[in-house]
Amino acid sequence: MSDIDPSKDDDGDLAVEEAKPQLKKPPLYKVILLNDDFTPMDFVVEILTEFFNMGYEKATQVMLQVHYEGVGVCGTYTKDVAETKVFIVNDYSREHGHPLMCAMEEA
Ligand code: TYC
Repeated sequence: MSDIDPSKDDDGDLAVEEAKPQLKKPPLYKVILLNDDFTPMDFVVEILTEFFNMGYEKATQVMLQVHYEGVGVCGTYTKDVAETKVFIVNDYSREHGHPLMCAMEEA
């Protein structure tokens, strides 16, 4: 039988294993757009291309999803990034006189 004791180090002292760092992934948030009857479709497409880096076709698809189903996802981000996107989009929409609502929810 082996006489190696896994709880002892080379000197025979007690070996202490360092605890692994408990790194949890940060929670993610979906940034969503809500439908309304007044914001022009082109403006929503502009928002999706400018602030969410979508190509024109993808932006149009997402805009139509919101238009027909009431809500659509612009992207998924960490909390800080999602909060900033929501703020910027709502601010930009108000500045342009549109009631478009951008919000976030835990993914
Ligand atoms: N429903 C709007 C219209 O008919 C278009 C629209 C799409 C508005 C998506 C908001 O998040 C939205 N002009």
